[in-house]
Parts: sequence; C-alpha cells; structure tokens
Amino acid sequence: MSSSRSNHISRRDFLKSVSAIGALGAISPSLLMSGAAYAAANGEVLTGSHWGAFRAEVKDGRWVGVKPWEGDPHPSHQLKGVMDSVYSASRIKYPMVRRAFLEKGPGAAVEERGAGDFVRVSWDKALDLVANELKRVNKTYGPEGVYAGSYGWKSSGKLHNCQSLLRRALNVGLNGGFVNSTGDYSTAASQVIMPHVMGTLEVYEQQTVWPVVVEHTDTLVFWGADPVKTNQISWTVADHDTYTYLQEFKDTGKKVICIDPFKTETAKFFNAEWIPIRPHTDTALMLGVAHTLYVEGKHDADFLDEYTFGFDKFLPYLMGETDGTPKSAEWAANICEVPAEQIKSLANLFTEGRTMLASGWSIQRQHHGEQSHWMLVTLASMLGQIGLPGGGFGLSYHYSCGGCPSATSPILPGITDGGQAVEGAAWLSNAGAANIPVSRVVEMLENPGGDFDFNGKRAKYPNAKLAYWVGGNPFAHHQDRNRMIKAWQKLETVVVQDFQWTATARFADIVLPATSSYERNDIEHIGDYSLKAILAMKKVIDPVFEARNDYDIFADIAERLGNREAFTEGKSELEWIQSFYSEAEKQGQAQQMDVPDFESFWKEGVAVFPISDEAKQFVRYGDYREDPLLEPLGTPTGKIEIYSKNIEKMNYDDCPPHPTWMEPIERLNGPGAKYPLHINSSHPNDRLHSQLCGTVLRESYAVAGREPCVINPQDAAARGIKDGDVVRVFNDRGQVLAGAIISEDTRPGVIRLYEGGWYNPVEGGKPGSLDAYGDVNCLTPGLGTSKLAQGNCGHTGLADVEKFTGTLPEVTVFDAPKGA
Ligand SMILES: Nc1nc2c(c(=O)[nH]1)N[C@H]1C(S)=C(S)[C@@H](COP(=O)(O)OP(=O)(O)OC[C@H]3O[C@@H](n4cnc5c(=O)[nH]c(N)nc54)[C@H](O)[C@@H]3O)O[C@H]1N2
Ligand SMILES: Nc1nc2c(c(=O)[nH]1)N[C@H]1C(S)=C(S)[C@@H](COP(=O)(O)OP(=O)(O)OC[C@H]3O[C@@H](n4cnc5c(=O)[nH]c(N)nc54)[C@H](O)[C@@H]3O)O[C@H]1N2
Ligand SMILES: [Mo]
Repeated sequence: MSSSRSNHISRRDFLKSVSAIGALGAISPSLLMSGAAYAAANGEVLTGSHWGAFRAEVKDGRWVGVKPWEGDPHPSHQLKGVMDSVYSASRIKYPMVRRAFLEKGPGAAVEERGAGDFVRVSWDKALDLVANELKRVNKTYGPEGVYAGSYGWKSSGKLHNCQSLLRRALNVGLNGGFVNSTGDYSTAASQVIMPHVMGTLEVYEQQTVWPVVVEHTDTLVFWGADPVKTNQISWTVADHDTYTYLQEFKDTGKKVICIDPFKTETAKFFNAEWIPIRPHTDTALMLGVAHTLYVEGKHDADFLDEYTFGFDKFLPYLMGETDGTPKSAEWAANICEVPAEQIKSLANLFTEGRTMLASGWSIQRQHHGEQSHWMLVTLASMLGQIGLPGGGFGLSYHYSCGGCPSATSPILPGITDGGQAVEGAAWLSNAGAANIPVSRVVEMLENPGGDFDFNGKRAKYPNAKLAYWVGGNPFAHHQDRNRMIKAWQKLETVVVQDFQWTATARFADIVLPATSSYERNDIEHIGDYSLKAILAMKKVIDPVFEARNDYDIFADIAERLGNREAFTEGKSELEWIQSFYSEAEKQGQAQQMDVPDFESFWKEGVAVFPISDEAKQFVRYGDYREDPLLEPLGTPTGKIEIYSKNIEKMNYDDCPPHPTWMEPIERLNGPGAKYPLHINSSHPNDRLHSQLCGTVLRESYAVAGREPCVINPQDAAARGIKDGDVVRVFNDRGQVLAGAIISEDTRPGVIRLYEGGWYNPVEGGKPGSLDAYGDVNCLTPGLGTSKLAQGNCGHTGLADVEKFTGTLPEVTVFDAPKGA
C-alpha cells in the first residue's frame, strides 16, 4: 500500500523527534497494567476499524454487541459482520504447515498447494521454519529471493500495521534483502499518470470541500463513482461525514448525473439522471463532449491558454487531423452507446453552470486506464472551471470521505519499515528490481530476469523464491486466478499470516494465525481527510485460540534472524502507542492546538479536533487559479499537461503523449470480442473486498448460497435464466458458479459480479477448476494497464453465462480446511 495513503510522516521527520520520544520512560505504571488497557471481561470498549468507530459490548470475555460511536453520522450496516468475523468458522486457530512441505521440505509437491492438506505445529516450530526459510532463501538466491511486497487492506492502526512490521523484520534481520512493491490495486494507473498531468497523486488528496460543492455546484456528475456505497469504509477509521453532505446536496434539488453501466446506490439515492454507458468507453464519451465543446466554441480558450500546456498538440487529434477520425459526438456515440444528441446536450449542460466531474476509480482499473482520468482533466480544462468553487474535477469524493473539511489536527506517525538497517535497494544495480509494480507479481514469477517497463524506467524481474503475505488476499485481489495458480508453483515457500482461512492461506506452505485488531491495542485517526479525531483503538477481547499479534510474531522472527532489539527498540505495545501520541501532541502544541495529554486521551478513548471556517471553504487548485506563476503545479511546465513531453520521451506504444481513445484487449461489442457480456467487478456494498465474506452478512446477499451475479432481464431471457438460478459464468480464463439476480439495475450486456467473493475451487489447487462460490478474478485478465503504470485491469473482461444444470458442488470455503 502506498504510504501516501496514510498520513505519512517520513522516516527523517520521525527520527528528528526521537529525543522527545525518549521521555516515554515516564509512562505512568497504571497505564501499563493490562486491566487499564482494555475493558474488563465485562463492559463496553470504544474502538474502531475501516468501517468506523464503535463501542463493543463484552460479556464474560466474549464480544457480544456493537454500537456505533455517537460521533458517526451514518454508521455502516457492515458493522455486525465485523464482530462476527472474530468468531467465524473460517478463523485460523493454530499455526499450520502444508503436509508435503513439512515432510519433504521447500518446493515439495507445489502442484498440491490449495488442496488443503495441513498439519498443526507449535508456534516455536512454525517460527523456526519461517526464519530458517528466510535465511536459506536469502543465502541461496540473494536479496531478490524473498518477495515481501505483500499488499492489501491490513487493519487500521498505527502500530499493528502488519505490512510495515513484515518489512521492518526483514530490514533488521535480512539487512533489507527482499523485493518490495510499489503502487496499489486501487489507483495504479491514475497515481502514475496524474503526477505527469497535475504534478500530484491527485487520487489521495483533499477535494474541493463538500460545503463549497453544496453551495456552488450546479451539476454534480458521478463518473463511474458510487460514493454512497464506497464511503462506508476508509483506510484509517471511517468518519462517514460525506453522508451528511450528500443529503444536503440532495436537499438543494440540484442536478446529479451518474455515468455508469449500473444504476448505483448513489443514482438511486439522488434519483439521478442515469447514463448507462457501455463499459470501458468513457474516454470516447469524454472526447465526444470535448469535440462538441470545441466545434460549438464553448470551450474556455483563456483558461486553456493560461493554465494548461499542449492543448494545441491535442487539438489535431480531437479534430481528426492526425488520424482521419474526428472525435465527434457521432463517433463517440457509436462506441459508448450514449446517443449523439445526449452527448451534445451534456456539453451544453456542463457549460451552463458550475459542473463538478467527480470520478471513481474503476475507469482507470482497466486496460489503458491512464487515458480516462487524463481525458477527464482535459475535459475539465476545456470547461475552464478548475480552481473555481464547485467546479472542475475530483478523483476522491467516493473514497474515505474525501471532500470532508479537514480538522485542525496533529498527524500521528506510525511504525516504520525500520530503514535504519539499510537503504532498501542497495543491491538493485546488479540484480533485478528491488520494487515491482504491485500487480505484476504473477509476471515476476513467470519471467524472472525478464525486462519490464514502468514509468520511463526499464528493469528486470527479480527471481523470487519465497513469498510472505500479511494483511492482504492476493487469491482474491489479483486477476486471472488460474494463471496465478500456475505461477505460484514457481515459489519454493509461501508464508501467509492472516486471521481468516482465505484462499491465499489455503495456497500457502506455512500459515500463521494473527489476531484481529480487536484483540490488541492501537491508535488511529478517525477520517482520512477530515482528521476529525484521534481514537484509542482499545483491545476488546483476548486473542482467540492461538492467534498472536503480528507485532509479536515479527519480533520473534527478528530475534531468530538475530536482531530483536532493532525491531522492538525495547518498547511494549502501549509504549509505542504513547510514542506516536506524544509526537502528535508535540506537533499540536507547536501549532497552538488544544491536545489532551496521553493519560486523559487514553481514558476518554477519543480526542476530537475542531474544523475551522477556512477549512470549510477549501477549493482545490484555488491557489493555482489565483496565481499560476507563484503557485505553479509540480509538472515540468508548471501547468496542467494535456500533452506530456516526458511521456513523449518514453515512446510507449500503449501510452501516447496526450489522452487518446485506445481499444482495450477486449470490450463489449469491441472489435473481435469473443464473449457477449462485460464483467462489472465493482466493489461490494456489503463487505470490504473479501473481508467479512465469511460472516453473517453473507446471508443477506448470497443467492443459492453463492455470490450474486446481477443480469439484465434481456440477457437472462435470452439464456433461459430465472431469478435465483445457479449460473455458470465462464470464458477462456476460468469458470465460476454464482446465483442469478435478474434486474434492470445493470444495463444489457453487462453482468455484475463483485470482487472479493472467496475462491472455492471444486478441485483445490487445479488450474481451471470450477469455482463453487464466485471469485470474479477467475475471469479477469492479468495484463498491466500500459508500460507507463503497469496497473491491474480488474475492470476489463468479457464472459458468458449459462444456467448451471450439473450436480451442484457444495460451498466449503467458509469453513477451515479439514483438521484445521
Ligand atoms: N476484478 C477486480 N479485482 C480487484 C478490484 C476490482 O475492482 N476488480 N479491486 C482491487 C482493489 S482496489 C483492491 S484495494 C484489492 C483489495 O485486495 P485486498 O486488500 O487483498 O483484499 P481484502 O479482502 O481486504 O484482504 C485483506 C486481508 O488482510 C487480512 N487482515 C486484515 N487485518 C489484518 C491484520 O491485522 N493482520 C493480518 N495478518 N492480516 C490482516 C484480512 O483478513 C484479509 O484476508 O482488490 C483489487 N482487486
Ligand atoms: N462498500 C465498500 N466500499 C469500498 C470498498 C469495498 O470493498 N466495499 N473498497 C474500497 C477501495 S479499496 C477502493 S479502491 C474504492 C473503489 O472505488 P471505485 O473503484 O470507484 O469502485 P467500484 O465499485 O469498483 O466502481 C465504481 C463504479 O464504477 C462503475 N463502473 C465500472 N466499470 C465502468 C466503466 O467502464 N465506466 C463507467 N462509467 N463506470 C464503470 C461501477 O458500476 C461502479 O458503480 O472503494 C472503497 N470503498
Ligand atoms: Mo482499493
């Protein structure tokens, strides 16, 4: 996960303050008593998670009830699944080792991975195995042998950040000899192209705030975005303040448009105008609107002149002078299936008043995904409203409550990767790459030593032989499952640390049971953007079965690698938490904020910070608009780059130097499309990816015990499929079962199968096996977006669906493997 996502304080800044943290010794002894650290066996504990802050009710040492925190204006219905996940049948109880690995050693019978034959071992035995394997692989293959780029939605909390803890242990114990990853699955394409275009990451930055949007925006466009659904969760602890503003906007009665192949929760909430675009064609639609603006003379030539670079190089493409194809409304209509007249009226509407183009991220999680947000910025530039209150574009209104005004709050540091031992990639020059783009992991395994391109650089894939995964579920999040299963066999050793028997754990050699975040103490912000409070994430219950904290597991591994002290720095859990808090307190005091001392904070459980009037008026790019010379953007020209000379220099055939409509490898009704239905693998309304899929929540959405698949009535009728039928969804890459929901909510030609359904192969470990539950990534392609960003293409892919008439295989994935 990119550090940019958290409220990141660099290692250097953190070290500067170490002397102040020295005062830690003065912690009051009462705080260190476990009784004070969390509720007694009975009572109520305030804590938090990606789903928000809540009070957990504990009876006789068991967690029995959840009440949302009073400061949460719109608690997520998923909270009840959070509690259930702790006690679910899929909980990993003990350290387990795959039998062949245990008996015959690393690399034994790798084709049996996923078949579920595990043996219980003691913690000591498991940790010895892990440490010895790390040493052996490092010694045999050098620093490129260990892959620790482990990605995913580890739990909230500044201390128990299992991915940082993993890398910290390897930094101090293996001297940094491991391969890491860069980027993420969420915004890989956008976060690489946007710095070329806007000079910033854009996707994880504050938006023009909601109070300004409510007051000034006339037309609010959600372009492939479903903020009502996706703001339920946050990277830190969700504040849910967006929901208050969505209601306020709705109350104004102003126009909302949803451009989406699915009639979203957001479209329903606003009773919005729904434009059911053909998926994967948004760049074409944007070009059609842009062309109309230009030929009708409605574009803002002054804005383009003063604030952007390269419109003159883009214009010949828009007008068709370079390729003989004007990107007219008629041209676009043919591709995106939005009528030309409607495209033209959008161009009019967008110029009539203030228009906010709020885009989600699915449209960049697609082949050539770099183009869509680049074109969105170009369109917003032609409208000339960037930097005006309520106008322009936004790439984070749907995520972690972006656009909620930021409080005057200090920022918590967190546990670091522990770079004190090495500067990560010292070995890079003569070996492979020390970092791979995160979603290239399967390509890395398939092609060690092979070249890959990334954002102007060329490097070699390292020869990884051991993978260590914590806080992520690649057998849910990565595309093209069957290809992945084969690539995984190149690994001699796979270690997985989780609290659920995920598909990834089932494909491991060594499985270590971690605690959930409710079995330990931590500290976190409430509100990624609003920073509205700092929360004591107090322990609710004692660890279940033999689960241990990631921190303690990695401290023990660091010890076996010879360096426990460098890992723990001699601090206990509460000492770490207090050290982070003290750092924030110091920052706050330097800026005259009112920050309670640690003892009162911990006792209270939460410290809320005020939001200034100024914060409620923040306009993104307002400064730039006001003074482009004194407040230039971070691009080479200091302006919005509609044309990028840097990208031109890279000379990539799959990412030209200005936004361009490029045919993806496959799309609905596209040239040579082999299958008739597009797979919309958007994010689930009732869980977070694969998390909570194993809980009671599933009862509310599963159809015939399987993952739901939403099918348009026309497509269902053509195939004789009825509501509630079990269907087989298939293409050349894989096949899954799902339960049919027939609904007009999805446009014809598009089926929706949410990402995160647990992979349940009928023949575990065998590539191509039928998946009994419905993991959509059995069907999606594993290629990168382009040489520029190498992002995943989870939202690309075609399939077909048929009524399943065979013998129904049982869904078994929500129980632990036999004997575990
Ligand atoms: N087709 C398709 N694929 C997609 C997407 C899509 O839209 N379409 N979306 C992509 C996106 S944006 C993302 S972010 C990824 C999500 O992919 P992931 O983040 O990998 O998905 P999660 O299900 O959240 O997996 C997190 C895992 O971490 C474990 N975990 C949580 N807390 C802890 C902890 O404290 N310690 C340990 N040891 N483990 C912990 C959980 O039990 C869970 O198994 O999926 C991507 N894949
Ligand atoms: N409830 C819930 N909330 C979440 C998450 C979750 O798992 N569950 N995950 C979180 C994470 S990690 C992330 S990265 C974000 C993801 O945020 P997004 O990537 O924005 O979420 P998605 O649901 O994948 O897609 C948003 C919308 O795009 C639409 N869409 C799909 N393809 C196309 C297309 O080609 N064109 C257009 N115009 N629209 C299209 C989908 O139908 C959907 O309504 O959400 C976060 N919030
Ligand atoms: Mo994501």
